[in-house]
Amino acid sequence: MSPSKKTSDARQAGPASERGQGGELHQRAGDGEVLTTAHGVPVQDDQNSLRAGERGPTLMSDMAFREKIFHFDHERIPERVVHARGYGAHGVFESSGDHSDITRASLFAEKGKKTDVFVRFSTVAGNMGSFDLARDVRGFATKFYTDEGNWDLVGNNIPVFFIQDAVKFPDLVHAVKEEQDRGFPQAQSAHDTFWDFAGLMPESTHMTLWQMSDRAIPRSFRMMEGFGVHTFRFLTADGTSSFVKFHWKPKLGLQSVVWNEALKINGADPDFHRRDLYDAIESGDHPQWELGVQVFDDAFADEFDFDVLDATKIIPEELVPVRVLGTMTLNRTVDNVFSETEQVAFMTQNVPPGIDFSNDPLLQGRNFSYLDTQLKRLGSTNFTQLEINAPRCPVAHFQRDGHMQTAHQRGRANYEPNSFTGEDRGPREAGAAGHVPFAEEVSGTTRRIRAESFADHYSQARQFWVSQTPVEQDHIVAAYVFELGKCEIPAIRTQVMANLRNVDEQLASRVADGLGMELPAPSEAAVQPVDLDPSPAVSILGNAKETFEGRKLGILVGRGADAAQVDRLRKAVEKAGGMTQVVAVAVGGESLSDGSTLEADHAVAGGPSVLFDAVAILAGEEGGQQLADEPAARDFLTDAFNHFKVVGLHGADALLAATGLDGKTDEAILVLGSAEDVTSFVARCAGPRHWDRDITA
Ligand code: HDE
Repeated sequence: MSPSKKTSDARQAGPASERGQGGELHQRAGDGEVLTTAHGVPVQDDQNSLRAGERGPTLMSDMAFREKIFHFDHERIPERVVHARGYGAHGVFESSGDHSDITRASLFAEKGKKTDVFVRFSTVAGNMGSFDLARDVRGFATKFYTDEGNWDLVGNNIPVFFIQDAVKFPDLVHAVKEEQDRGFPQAQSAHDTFWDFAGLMPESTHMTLWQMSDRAIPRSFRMMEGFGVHTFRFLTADGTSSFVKFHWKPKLGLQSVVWNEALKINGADPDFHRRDLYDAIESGDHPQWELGVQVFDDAFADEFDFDVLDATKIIPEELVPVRVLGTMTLNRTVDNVFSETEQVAFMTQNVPPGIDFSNDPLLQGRNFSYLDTQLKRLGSTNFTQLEINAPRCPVAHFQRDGHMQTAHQRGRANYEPNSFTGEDRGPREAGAAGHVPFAEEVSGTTRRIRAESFADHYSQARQFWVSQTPVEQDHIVAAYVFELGKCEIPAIRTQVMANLRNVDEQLASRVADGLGMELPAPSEAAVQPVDLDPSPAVSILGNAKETFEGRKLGILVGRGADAAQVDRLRKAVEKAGGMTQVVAVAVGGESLSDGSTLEADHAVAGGPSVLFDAVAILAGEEGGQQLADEPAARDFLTDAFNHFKVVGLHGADALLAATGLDGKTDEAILVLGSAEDVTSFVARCAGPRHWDRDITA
């Protein structure tokens, strides 16, 4: 036996799926046919506890009952202090080439090289049981099981952060979570304490613009970008270093919902994002992202307008384009949400050889925090032995014992150096083959200080604002109005508005108008903001992809709807890479023109149009009046209209009249009478929402 194997943790080789097949590590509900206790003793009767006499007291000697309740009582572990609500999936990363010119990280060594991954998406502020479509940042954390150890890229879907120094993180999180004296609001930033903190911390202004944009209400995890946020380092085999910023780009392009829709989705389906990911993967529609890096050197860092160590700043893609390193595909849902998604432990400090840190003070603080939090949540230093956290390469060290030690660490020596040989010797350090940190010269006086180069808090916020399309700007204004409108203390609004005046006068006055307040004087800026060139890359709508791939059409059918047309629609959408669901007045189904009964996926009362990207309403002979008489069907159409969606209609005159929408046709409200109509409707669905629709009239 090799030294490394001898001292290895038990669970090292092969993907989880293979390891599970032997049944040694997994316990599946169906592994054994007989119900047993945790100790394997067959259980006689699981319906009745042991009692003295028919109506007498339960007996302490019923160990099966005692054990069952004991385990149940201890099922919960602390939820994550942030990012508590998350959803995970397995997948694979494939390198697009040999990237050894910039990093020796083995996962990027050759074209086609595959590395298993586990990804957990999350909201930040809400508790585990909160809803998916909160206005919030989304976590995008990836564990790469590389052959030189785990790499955790613990990113977000927004490329900047609220604060510059990790020491402010507890304050930020306390401010955004439920207020301590009342225990609400849940899962939202729209309350006094968050905006109080944000107003008093001008460095958060840039991130709040992103947070008020549609980035914070994504249509799907599959349709959002991810960012490493901080500047990291890459190191080549000869020790040459460059700075990098990580980017995930979804193959499906970026899509978001509108705010009014988000509010309604949270009621109609609080699990909207997790269901979407689960359904997509289970149906074989595996989402993909390209992983890329912006690579730059010290010379660029020195001449860039901002400090590359400041996590409240981006480096515009127009200045440093993203170099693609490979593609990630998520192809497997978890077997057990607790074992995998809940117990997965991401830590920024997990990097393999070839990847290293910069001195970003936020990143440095994170590297300290993530280990701590795992012990709190998972309860043992041996959390690395849990299958979801265990590396899939050899593991060999002299760390021993601790709660829940499951590895049988063999041999005689449990220290080094030692003079044993063979099986008793244990592993030795790797030297240059190990993780060699970047050799950086460091000097300076110890001080608690924020560098001058971190002082401009507004220029990039302004750049973000001017890089948005007019529709996106409208949404940002409306979001500020909504959020600040939820603040009860006027002075808090005033402080935020004073900061916004440094971002853009138009933005500030539009928000003030919306709030019905006077504009305060601008706050004093440490550095006067400057006009930067716009960065079109940060706009969602400006970069929209013309496709219906991965999206969903809701088909509301009325009694006697044209069966052939329903069939054509379903096929055309499928061909376009999308999916369809049928909605009817009753979930049991609806009778169609050919006498058949079409089963519905939703009754219209439980399947509102907010669950779909576009809708078709095929009313049919008797269905026109049937739908017009049904309040939920009227909402179905009205909401789709108000959310700017593409709508296909046939025989829906009575419904249009009942909703007051008759006479309000536009280019995204299409008639679905013929086969050709279906083709043009599905083609139009691939385009943008009809933002010009006048929903106020
Ligand atoms: Fe985190 N963060 N964070 N964070 N973070 C956690 O770790 C922390 C920050 C991010 O799905 C915690 O396991 C500090 C930035 C994600 O399991 C904790 C600071 C970014 C996740 C923690 C930050 C993130 C976390 C809570 C300021 C984007 C969820 C539970 C310096 C680049 C990972 C846990 C998952 C989770 C600390 C700031 C992303 C407490 C101290 C910036 C995606 O360790």
